[in-house]
Amino acid sequence: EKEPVRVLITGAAGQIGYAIVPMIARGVMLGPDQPVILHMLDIEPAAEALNGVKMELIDAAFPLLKGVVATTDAVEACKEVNIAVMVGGFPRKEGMERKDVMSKNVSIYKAQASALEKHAAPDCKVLVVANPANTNALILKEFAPSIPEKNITCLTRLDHNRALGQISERLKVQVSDVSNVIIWGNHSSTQYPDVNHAKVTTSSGEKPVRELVADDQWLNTEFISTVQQRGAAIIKARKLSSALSAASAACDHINNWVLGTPKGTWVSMGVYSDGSYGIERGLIYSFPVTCEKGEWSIVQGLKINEFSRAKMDATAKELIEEKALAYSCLG
Ligand code: NAX
Repeated sequence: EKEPVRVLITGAAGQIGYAIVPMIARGVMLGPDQPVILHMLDIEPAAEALNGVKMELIDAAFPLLKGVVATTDAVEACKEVNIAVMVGGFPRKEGMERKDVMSKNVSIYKAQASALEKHAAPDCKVLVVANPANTNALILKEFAPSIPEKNITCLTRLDHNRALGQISERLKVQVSDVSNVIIWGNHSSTQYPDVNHAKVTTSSGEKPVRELVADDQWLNTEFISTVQQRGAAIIKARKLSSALSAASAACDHINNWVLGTPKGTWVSMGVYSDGSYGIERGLIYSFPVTCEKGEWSIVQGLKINEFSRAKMDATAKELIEEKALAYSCLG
């Protein structure tokens, strides 16, 4: 039997936490033959609820689950973890200034960066889910300089999967037959869902999504805004934000990162920019990536038209502004 992998979930008493821990314990994230030990972190006011989640994990008798740590101590939570899924954060409440929310999250991510840097396994892979996801990941990267920057990422896979879902609904094809959409930029409403390289596997081979949809007007307007605004639509319907889809996307993100992406396909991940596609270096920006042997690489050489260029730059501009705001919170 394989050695267990230690997976940290911060904000584990929250809604995404509640959805993701059983997925991890069932092998959805790391595979059906990979034992796991869950490390769950939350804050003091949620300690009792967190313990309730631990009780349920015990009651579920998951064969792959070899241990559960439930704690409000970041140092204990981060000890020797191989994977860290950062879901905990400070949500924006009505009437709050952007700067106040940013400031709370900057201090959370600065502190958790140090805890991870000192106590996690040296090759720990980090996925930031909590919003503002890209900028929280950027702060984590800046304050954990000994963690390789390639190991710090943020979640845009939910947006990617939403784009696949919209194309599949429109064309009435299986979602698993749609691939190579791209989410560029920020996990916010400025993100750019791009279908220019997307394809559908059909009985007569691969076909470009643009050709099959045959409605550029829809693809260039409604499709984009539906994906950008999907989070808000879920809140409106559920009176709660996306949780099961976010948890599932986080599992997909780590699964592909660790076990690889299938040949000929890519996924979207928020990763530090090396300047590819003219995106400012060092930003955490969502790119199309392929993964192999536990490492992602940005897909190179895609043709970018003027329409895409403008949208890719607009979302980069927002990230540059968020970065400045985050730094201004550091005082
Ligand atoms: P909840 O409010 O249900 O859960 C958040 C949990 O984090 C709470 O239990 C809270 O006590 C805990 N927490 C707060 N500060 C903490 C700290 N310093 N250390 C550890 N835990 C802490 O929110 P939920 O719906 O689970 O969403 C979690 C985060 O994911 C939010 O920031 C949300 O905006 C973000 N999302 C990001 C998505 C993405 O695609 N990147 C999509 C879904 C989601 O909206």
